[in-house]
Amino acid sequence: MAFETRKRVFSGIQPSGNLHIGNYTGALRNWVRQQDERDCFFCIVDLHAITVPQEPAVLRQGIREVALLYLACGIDPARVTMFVQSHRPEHAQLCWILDCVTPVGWLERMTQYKSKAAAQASVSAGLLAYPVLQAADILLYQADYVPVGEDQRQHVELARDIAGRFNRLFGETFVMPQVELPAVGARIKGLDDPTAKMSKSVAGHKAGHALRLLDPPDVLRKTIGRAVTDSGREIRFNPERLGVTNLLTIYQLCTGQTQAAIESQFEGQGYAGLKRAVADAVIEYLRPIRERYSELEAEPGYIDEVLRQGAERAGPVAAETLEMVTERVGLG
Ligand code: ATP
Ligand code: LTN
Repeated sequence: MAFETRKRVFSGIQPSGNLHIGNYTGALRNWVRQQDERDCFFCIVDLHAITVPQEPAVLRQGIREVALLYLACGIDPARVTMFVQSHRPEHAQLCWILDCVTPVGWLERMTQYKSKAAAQASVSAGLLAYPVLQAADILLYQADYVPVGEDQRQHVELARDIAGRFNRLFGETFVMPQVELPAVGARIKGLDDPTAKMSKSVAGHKAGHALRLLDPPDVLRKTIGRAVTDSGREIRFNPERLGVTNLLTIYQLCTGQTQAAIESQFEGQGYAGLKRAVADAVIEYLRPIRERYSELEAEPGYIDEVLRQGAERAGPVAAETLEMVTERVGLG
């Protein structure tokens, strides 16, 4: 396919803690699969991370860790544009303009805003505007597709609403982005609480919650061993049995088998056998990522150069959209 006809993709992950298997299956794994067919922009969204308080030294380290994990998971900087959001000032510039066309009521309805605001002693204006910045990321690159986990569906829909409103007010400007969810693993649950989404900010302060991509095998085994199941015995994909279904889903992701094959494999077995098998599968599945990460960690200069080049490549695309938007609004 000729370069010009390739569809554009944008997605990002916040450097807000240790990446976990949900970030991999919900996002990264699907990014890796499309880096040849599409024109991909994969971002480390540090401006999103500061919508809740972050320790500066931890944030700085987190940005590098996420960048290294992109590579360790198979993102190839020669085939995609990967960069740090704050290295391109156009994100914040477009965000401000979009802030001025977005009704506050749209933002107050966002479920992520409501749950994150409830957990903060003081809610920043940035936390409310978070999805506008996300819309700016996507629209700046005129992305056709946004591969994310289920929790981000509402934000991508909002980005479409914002694009539609801008286009109506100022003339056709933005491409309408589409959300792309994985068929399996769009919402992995916490192992300590299978009613809640596995989340990296929770993973940072609660052992037993997440399967982190860099956890050593003994920690993974322990976390899975302690996973909350239920009082039954049945090992089946059943939406009413959240804990067991979550473990089975993780097993399915790691082994690539069908649900039917997995159910027949575990027929007649107890939860201890299930957990042992899930732990073996997860350990093998994550091993290459952890190994590649430690190789990459040994050459710190490399990632800086990858990120510098990524920001440079993103520049002309971002500048072109921002220039058009600025002109249409009547600024400058
Ligand atoms: P935080 O707790 O800081 O909000 P997070 O773990 O929710 O972090 P994000 O940076 O918000 O992670 O998300 C990065 C990507 O991973 C998004 O595409 C998101 O949809 C996806 N994702 C996050 N958690 C899960 C999950 N439990 N299952 C599947 N996908 C997930
Ligand atoms: N809010 C997203 C991260 C994010 C993003 C984006 C995802 C910021 N900008 C643009 C897709 C496209 C999250 O996963 N919490």
